[in-house]
Amino acid sequence: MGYKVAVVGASGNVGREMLATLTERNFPVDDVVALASSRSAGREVSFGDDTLKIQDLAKYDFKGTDIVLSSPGAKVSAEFAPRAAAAGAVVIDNTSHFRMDPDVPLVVPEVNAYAIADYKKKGIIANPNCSTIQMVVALKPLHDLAIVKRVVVSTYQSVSGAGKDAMDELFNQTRGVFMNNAPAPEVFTKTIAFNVIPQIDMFMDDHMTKEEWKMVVETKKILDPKIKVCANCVRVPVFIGHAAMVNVEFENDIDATMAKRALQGAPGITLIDLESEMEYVTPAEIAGEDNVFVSRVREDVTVENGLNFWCVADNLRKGAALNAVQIAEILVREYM
Ligand code: 2RA
Repeated sequence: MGYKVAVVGASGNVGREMLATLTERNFPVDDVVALASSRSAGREVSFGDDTLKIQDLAKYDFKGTDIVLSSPGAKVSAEFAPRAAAAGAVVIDNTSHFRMDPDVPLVVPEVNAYAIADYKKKGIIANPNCSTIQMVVALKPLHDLAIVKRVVVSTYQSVSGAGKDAMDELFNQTRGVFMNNAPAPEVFTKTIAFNVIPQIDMFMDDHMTKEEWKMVVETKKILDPKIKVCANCVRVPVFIGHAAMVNVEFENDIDATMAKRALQGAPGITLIDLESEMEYVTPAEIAGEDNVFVSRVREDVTVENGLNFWCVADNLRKGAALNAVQIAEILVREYM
C-alpha cells in the first residue's frame, strides 16, 4: 500500500531534494503533491521521471494526506502545520519553529528513533538543524562508549544552507570579483566570495548566533540534556556540504583506537582513516552522499579523555531531506 505525501516548500533547495530522495529510496507513495506559496504556484518541479505542478499551500486541503514533508520558512510552518495535523496528516517539519516544543519529537533516526512515537501528541515531528544532525550522528557511538561531557565545535557551513538565493550570491560574487563588478551582499551580511563569515542566522542577547544556540539546545534534546556544547558557526564559500571540527571531553577513558572502532560501521557513518587512500574527506567530495563522514580522529592531550575529529555531510541530504525521509520510512513501517 502506498501513501499520499505532500511536500511543502517544493520550489526550494530542500523541497526539491525531498522529492528526489522520495524517488531514489522508492518511498511507498501513491500520490505526491508539491506545495508552496502562491508566488510559486503553477511552476513545475521534477519527481523522478514525472513533473509536478506546484499548488498553492494556502488553498490546499490536507484531508486524505498521510505525510507532509515540509521546508518552507518557520513562520509558514507555524501556520500550516497545525492545520495539516488537524486534518489527519503527520507533518515532518524541517524548520526551526517546532524543534524545542516539548510535545514535538526532534529526531535523528540513528540517534533517537524511539522518540518518533511522540508524534501522536501534536501530529508533528521536527527535523533538526543541519549542523546538529551531522554532529549528533557522529557523537552517538562515542557517547555510548564513554559518555560525552563537553563539546566544542567549529563549523564551516556551505551557502546552500541559506537557500537558493545564497547560492546565486556566491556564484555571482565569485564571477564578479574577476570582472570587477561583484554585487554587494544581499543574503549575507558581508561578501561571501573568497571570504568566511562568523555569523549564521541572527545574533541573540548573549551574542551567540541563533545557529550556535540551535546546536547547543538541539544536541541536548536529541542526545543527552547533560552534554555541554560550545558552538562556533561560520559560513564559508562552499556550495554544498557542511564541515565541523569537533573537540569532545568524555566522562570515561577513551582513546583514538577505541573511538575509531566504535565509529567504524556505526549507523549512518563512514570513517575515513589517515591510513586509508582518501586520508580525510572534504565537502566537495561528499555532495550527494547519504552518510556522515568522520576523519582525523585523534586524541586531545590537553584534557583528560579528550578527542578531536573532523565531520562532513551533505547538508541538503542528511542535514535536511534525507533525515526527514528516513523519519517518514520509520513512521510508515512501525506506526501507520
Ligand atoms: C544554514 N543551518 O546552514 C542552516 C540551514 N538549516 O544556514
